[in-house]
Amino acid sequence: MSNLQQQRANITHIDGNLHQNKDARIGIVVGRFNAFIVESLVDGAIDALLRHGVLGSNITVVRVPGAYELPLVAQRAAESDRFDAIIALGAVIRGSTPHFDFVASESAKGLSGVATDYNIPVANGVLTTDSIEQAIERAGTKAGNKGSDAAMVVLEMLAVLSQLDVEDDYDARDDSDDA
Ligand code: INI
Repeated sequence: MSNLQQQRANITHIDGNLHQNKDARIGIVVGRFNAFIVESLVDGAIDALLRHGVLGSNITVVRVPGAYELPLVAQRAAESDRFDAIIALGAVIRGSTPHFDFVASESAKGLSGVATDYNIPVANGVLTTDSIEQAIERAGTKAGNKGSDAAMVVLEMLAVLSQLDVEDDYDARDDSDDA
């Protein structure tokens, strides 16, 4: 084996496996605005979670008026310590609002802040589209379902983070050996 091949073989890879979700506690926060689209995202997310072993009793769905309210409720949910991960769902459609950019960007910015401030996965499953047709395409028709995509993101992130935690324990053990 060449040195390069040897170095390549020494690399640690951490990928999320999606099979150990029985104990995962998932909060789904939902902006009700454009509810006829958003409820398809909720269905998609719940379906994906249940199919991957998450228990219904470990899933909580919280509904708020619109995408603009999602960061606050996601923050409270994270603060409560009741959830291992949060999925945010909503639909901001350019055609239906003059302040599309404001609502969409405040929602996205706020949600990413919650993930880093509270150290838990937060999936942004808020659709931002130019038209209702595009939103429908991404809510369970020809372009998939952004709700189920967001559910898969949190399951993968939980798996990755738990493996990193195992690596932390391993490093701590190494350090204590050095002492
Ligand atoms: N909220 C949405 O989730 N999607 C939208 O498309 C939307 N439009 O069109 O305005 C929307 N507005 C409401 C906003 O999220 C707040 O609920 C509202 O501004 C009160 O704070």
